Amino acid sequence: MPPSLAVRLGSLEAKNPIFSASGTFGYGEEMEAFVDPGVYGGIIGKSISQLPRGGNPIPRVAETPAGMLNSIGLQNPGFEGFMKDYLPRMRDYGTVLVVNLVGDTIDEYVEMARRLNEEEAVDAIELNISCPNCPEGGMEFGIDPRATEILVGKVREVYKRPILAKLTPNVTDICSIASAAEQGGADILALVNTYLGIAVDWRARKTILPGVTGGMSGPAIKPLALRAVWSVARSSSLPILGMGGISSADDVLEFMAAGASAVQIGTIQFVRPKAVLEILSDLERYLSEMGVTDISEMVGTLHSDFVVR
Ligand code: RRO
Repeated sequence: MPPSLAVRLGSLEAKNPIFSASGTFGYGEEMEAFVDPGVYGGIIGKSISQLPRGGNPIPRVAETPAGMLNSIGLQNPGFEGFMKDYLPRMRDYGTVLVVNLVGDTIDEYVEMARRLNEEEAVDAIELNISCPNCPEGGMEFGIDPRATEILVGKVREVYKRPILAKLTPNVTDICSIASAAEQGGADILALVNTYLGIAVDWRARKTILPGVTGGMSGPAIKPLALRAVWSVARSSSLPILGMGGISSADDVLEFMAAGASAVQIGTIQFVRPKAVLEILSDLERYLSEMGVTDISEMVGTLHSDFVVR
């Protein structure tokens, strides 16, 4: 018998622990040429804002050693466009469907969440309180515990299925933000969004991204993200959807050992769009080799002989 890859994050159940990370997967359609979006444990589309956004001037990405910086600037079709043109197709993929929301104001998040509460096909919402490239909203909420708690609390009043809070690592103490999201009523913590960074062309005396800073992702951030997941897992009782530079089944199991109940894969999909398939088959093989019958047994198994002060 192959090992079970099924996972449970509170009341959200998935057939395997691999979710597509928001912003790296479109709304599924572009990925169909490479892989059936239904093979993921869950799919999370690009952040949706109330009104459509065209995004930032190009270039919007810069390659860095073992990673990339992005400053997409929230390009998306807006809430109505998403509901009409993208959601119907996403409903048919036959896997857990999470809609990522971003707003300039609390009211914008609340209005979109209220509408999605009526859409039974949407299994959960992920609140993007961590966009590093938004002039307003986004990370503004996620760097302040009080603002996080208030925002999540207001959305909780109108949305009855699971709420994921997607956290930024660009803070001094991510555990205090995690705890604020929990207080506000979040069901699952998703971490981490991208790290703020800069890429420089010194000969031109310019930054590569016109907006100067961008969000850093890819294998280079994996140790930082693991540390964030491990810290939050020790301080919060909520299930964690971990992410940050995951490229292989080994990486998935590292995040699960550190305390993630499931993970999101992102940047690796730009390099190997079929990565999910390799990861799922390697997960089965590694667990069989280790005699593990259920992947959930791996969650939070990391131990250390060091006393953390
Ligand atoms: O669109 C973006 O520039 C963006 C977003 Br919304 C986000 O949450 N994280 C990121 O790295 N880029």
